[in-house]
Amino acid sequence: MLNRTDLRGKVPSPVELRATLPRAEIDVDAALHQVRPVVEAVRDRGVEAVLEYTEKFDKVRPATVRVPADALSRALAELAPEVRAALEESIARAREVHADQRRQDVTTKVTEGGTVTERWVPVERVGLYAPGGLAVYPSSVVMNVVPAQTAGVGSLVLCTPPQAEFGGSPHPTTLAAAALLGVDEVWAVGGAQAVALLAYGGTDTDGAELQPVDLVTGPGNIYLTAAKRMLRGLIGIDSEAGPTEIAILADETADAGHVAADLISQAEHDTLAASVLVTTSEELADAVDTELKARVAATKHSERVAQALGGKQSGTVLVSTVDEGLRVVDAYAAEHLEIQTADARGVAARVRNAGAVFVGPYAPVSLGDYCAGSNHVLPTGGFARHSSGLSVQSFLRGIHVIDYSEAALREVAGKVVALANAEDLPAHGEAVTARFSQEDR
Ligand code: HSO
Ligand code: ZN
Repeated sequence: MLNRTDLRGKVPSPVELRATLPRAEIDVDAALHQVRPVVEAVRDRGVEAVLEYTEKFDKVRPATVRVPADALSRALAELAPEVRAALEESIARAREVHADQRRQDVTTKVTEGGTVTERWVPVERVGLYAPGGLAVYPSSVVMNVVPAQTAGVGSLVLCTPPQAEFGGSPHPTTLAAAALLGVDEVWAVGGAQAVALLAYGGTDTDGAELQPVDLVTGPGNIYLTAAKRMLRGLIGIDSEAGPTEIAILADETADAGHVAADLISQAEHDTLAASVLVTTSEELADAVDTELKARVAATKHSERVAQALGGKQSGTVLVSTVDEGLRVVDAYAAEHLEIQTADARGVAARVRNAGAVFVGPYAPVSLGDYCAGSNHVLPTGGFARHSSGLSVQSFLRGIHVIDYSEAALREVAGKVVALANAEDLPAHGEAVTARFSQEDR
């Protein structure tokens, strides 16, 4: 079922591995060509252009882009009680975990009378994005809103695509999630148009204003990602999100049925989703293939899953030892990495590159998608080598506050002058010496 690569006893260097391992080729730069006119139109013509593109891409034209307040309260009132209870649990656990991520301001006394403080200040206004597409993502509303609120962001706006099925309103469960979290500014706009509207601001058909934001976070399709890349600088962005990925490092102790179920769970997102099994056990690989055959046929989104699992981005990699397996998963740097081996905790502690690590037989990725308390907006495409998932930190800026007395400045003045002269920037030194009388120097 899964393509197989045999690296037993011949795991190459990380750089070579990256070229060998299965991964989707996502050409964000190519999408930029398509996205540029959309972004420019929204910049120049605001909501009028947004509605044109919404009609073209989402096949619906809402009367206003801002979702009216009564649509939010109605969605919450009509939410099925078991979904409401589940969302509340998800929110409570995420709040608990993210509250512990809050940073304290730190003051370092560098010398008598000289301190540097790192002051953590929330971004003022943030645009959060929850995708539509093949599924509905109220859980992504939770994962964006909770860290932003916990960081103390004062002004939040949520964008999510309008649905033709709901007369141009976003999916009611997404709206209900926003209402539960206390987010009252929601705009029914998706894709590149959403990022452009958030970056430039705009005036709705009824005169309501969308004020431009400072930062946009949240996953979306390749066009949304391309728009974020294009507008980066004018706005801050989180790590670029590509199709979702699951890698499982497993040995002979793993349960083939559970491994197969977890591989399918993320393949369900997208035909380009990646499911990668790295295992020391050929028997397990065979058993997983057998399980996949039965389970893929039985699952609701069978076709999509089969395409994702059969794609070049998915596969099984055979290794001789767990150590070799760790080299492979570190080179791959998966968005989600499950460790299903003996001593899973010990193995997980040695992982260097992953968006999130799921330890042992009872921590499937779907737990983290909804209810672990962790965040599910995570780096994909190998970005876990240098980036983190969404957290409270994503919504804070550290401002250095430098506070030196006259004596403290005098103490180090000669060093500043020496460095300034070494860089041929003598005016830098003069800005220090100007503060002291001739005889002081
Ligand atoms: N696995 C996705 C998140 C998600 N799953 C939302 C279900 N709903 C990316 O981490
Ligand atoms: Zn998922």
